[in-house]
Amino acid sequence: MKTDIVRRYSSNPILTKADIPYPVETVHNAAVVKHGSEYIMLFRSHLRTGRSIIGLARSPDGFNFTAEPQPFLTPAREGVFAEYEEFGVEDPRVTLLEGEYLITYSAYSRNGVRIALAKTRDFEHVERVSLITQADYRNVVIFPARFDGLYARLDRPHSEISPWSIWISYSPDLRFWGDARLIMKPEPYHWDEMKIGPGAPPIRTAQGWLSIYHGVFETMDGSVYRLGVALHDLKDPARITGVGESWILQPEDPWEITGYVHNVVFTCGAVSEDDGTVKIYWGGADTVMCVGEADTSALVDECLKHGRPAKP
Ligand code: M1P
Repeated sequence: MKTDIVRRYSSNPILTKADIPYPVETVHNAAVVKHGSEYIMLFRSHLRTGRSIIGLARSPDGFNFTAEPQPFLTPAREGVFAEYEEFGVEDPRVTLLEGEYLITYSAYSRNGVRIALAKTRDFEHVERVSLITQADYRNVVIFPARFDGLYARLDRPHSEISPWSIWISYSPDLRFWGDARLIMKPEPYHWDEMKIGPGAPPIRTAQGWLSIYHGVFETMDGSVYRLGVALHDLKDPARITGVGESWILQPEDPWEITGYVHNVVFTCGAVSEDDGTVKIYWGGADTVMCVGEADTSALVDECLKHGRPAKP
């Protein structure tokens, strides 16, 4: 029997709407980073309007989180951000780079979905920087390093012609992005054949940048969201050295199978630990937050020893 590569925490779910001290209907799709001695979680919550906001929770150990009394980020009320965040803010990702936490999130409005960038040094004060994509994009993760002086990101534009795929682009200043290239496509008749998207910001390993992404398969009962892994070259992140053939996590617990959107595990964050493990955080059924642990070396092996090419 093959053992699960991701070991689910026995007390999942770790954060639900019952834990939030203001009215929300869901707690999901959260970024998690280590900040000093704390783990900081930025989570998405639906309001009863159906629109989303972003809350903050803190933990001493990465498993037990306490939510702050007030939301962290709600739609802007003035300026250019107000126009593009009218329908809500969703799915935050956080990258620590050169002393700043870069927060990317989906900004929804009647003009479509685009990605906004904000930054903070302390999770007390947050500054919106720029809207860094046009419509329609989701799932932007920034690498925690520069390449030849340039910032790099993975993203997922929406296309009517091609299955939704993972792209890379670069920026000298985090505002203006270019040199975009498609680097990873869904694999036909495979667990991720319908569409894929970047999940957690890439993690540096000795063998390459480890990217945990989501892939979707369409069934007669609707879509199933699962997680997989890919490895990018350390110096040239556009070069993918392997994509794990099998998913690493699929909806199995009751709170992953049933909820606001059933059959979904969706990650926006993972924390690399000094002991060679990685904590992977995921939203279950777009409703609750869960965590599990995996050995980093096992995830890398999935890409290099049991891998497939990035583009069929
Ligand atoms: O409901 C599942 C997910 O659907 C969307 O994901 P994708 O980017 O793959 O299309 C997003 O709305 C995401 O928030 C949600 O978890």
